[in-house]
Amino acid sequence: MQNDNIVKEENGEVEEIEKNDPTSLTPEASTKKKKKKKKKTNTAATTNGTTNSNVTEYTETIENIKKTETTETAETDNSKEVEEENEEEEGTEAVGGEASKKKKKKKKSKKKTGKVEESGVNDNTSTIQQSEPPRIPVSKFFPDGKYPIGEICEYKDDNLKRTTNEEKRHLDRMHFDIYNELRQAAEVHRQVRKYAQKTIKPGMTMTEICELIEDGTRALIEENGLEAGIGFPTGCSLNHCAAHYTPNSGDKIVLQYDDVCKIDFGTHINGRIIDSAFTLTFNPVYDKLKEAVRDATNTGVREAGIDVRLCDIGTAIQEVMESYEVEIKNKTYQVKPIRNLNGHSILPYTIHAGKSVPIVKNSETTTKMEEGEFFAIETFGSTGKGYVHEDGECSHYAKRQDIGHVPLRVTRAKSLLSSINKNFGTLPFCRRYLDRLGETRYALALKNLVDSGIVESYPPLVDIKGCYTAQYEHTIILRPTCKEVVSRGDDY
Ligand SMILES: [Co+2]
Repeated sequence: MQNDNIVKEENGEVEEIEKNDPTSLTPEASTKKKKKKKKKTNTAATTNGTTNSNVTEYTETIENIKKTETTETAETDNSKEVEEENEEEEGTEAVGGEASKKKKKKKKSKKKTGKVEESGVNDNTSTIQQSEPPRIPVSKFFPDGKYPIGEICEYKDDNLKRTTNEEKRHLDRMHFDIYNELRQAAEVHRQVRKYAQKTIKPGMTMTEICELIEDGTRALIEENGLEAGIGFPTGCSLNHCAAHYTPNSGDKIVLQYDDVCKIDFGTHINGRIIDSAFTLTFNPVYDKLKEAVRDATNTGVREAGIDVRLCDIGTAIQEVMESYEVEIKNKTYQVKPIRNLNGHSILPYTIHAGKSVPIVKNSETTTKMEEGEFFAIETFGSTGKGYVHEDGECSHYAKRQDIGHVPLRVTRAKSLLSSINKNFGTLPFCRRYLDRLGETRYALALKNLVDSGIVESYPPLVDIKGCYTAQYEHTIILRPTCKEVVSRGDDY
């Protein structure tokens, strides 16, 4: 899910950026540039290798945890004291990513019990299997109510200080319930997307695709008013459309073999939103494009940390993204980040809180990430201009956060607003969600709410026609003791 406020803000500057943009090249210049880029591609291969091995390591870590658990649960002896110790240890012990090997050794030597209690990565997982289509609530897989921890990364520089600091660990423990809510939402996301990835095929309508994801989400999260449910409209933007497309009623678009489809969907428990996205393709010619964007997003995830400047994350992302060149239909492109799309901070029921995470350099945001913040790290790569504008029929809407009471004269607008308040609050929604609530003939009322500034519309965001755009996105928590990539799975 994206915020196009940024687009509007930047609109005035577009012209100038275009002129000075070193990436807007003439054909000759572009050939020269390609040669230069050759070297970079090699670097990219290494960077990418690292990413892959990280993922492998993460999987290994999980495997290790499972093993450790089975051998160490016996030692645990269920005593309350040990249990508390385990929860304390969780921050230090559940380590994935680069530092994991080091930490694992340390764990052994300390001979502390593993992260048994909190992890939720437990033997229960293997006893039941998710149905197809997915309809078994994730709560049934984790009867102790503790959900799997995401990928744990130590902070880059002062990692050990934070992982072992008693005060930080105390602070971290106090937030367990919030983390656990987000982890439950993440487990729903993983299970639903696993089914989506194996089931969605060319020939399906975009409506069928979205309903497959939404029906799965509603069941697995045990949808319940504003307490648990869908986080925002299911994005399934195609090709040159990068974000904010979901079908409205009557949409007849059918997924094609050559499409590049961005599946961007959200889950939430008590307003704690998982915002995570991947790109779905069937023709292998797009594999490199997807790899570029996955690598760029993982770079953003890796760079993120407490006191890290947002602009530095943008610089790192752009460098990785542009180190890739892709060949599609006999044409070679250097992958461009879409410079007016970005990651964002997340607050309860607020998908786009105050901070933006740029995906290009030169953004003047010297603002820093802070302890305790939640972020969606998302990047978009394009074979087009690397710049999106609004185009096409709008499907996405959300009530504005900041507005007080606005008097409404039109009765229909009033009743629509009360339905929005009741069902979505400030969470984004789409027209299909209004349809299924039984709302009819609301077009004018919705327009009235948009015109009076109560509801914001988010039209589709598209790059130039004929180009291809890809997206990957994860939700992370900057915990006091470590960084947790909550939505990480073995798929991306
Ligand atoms: Co997002």
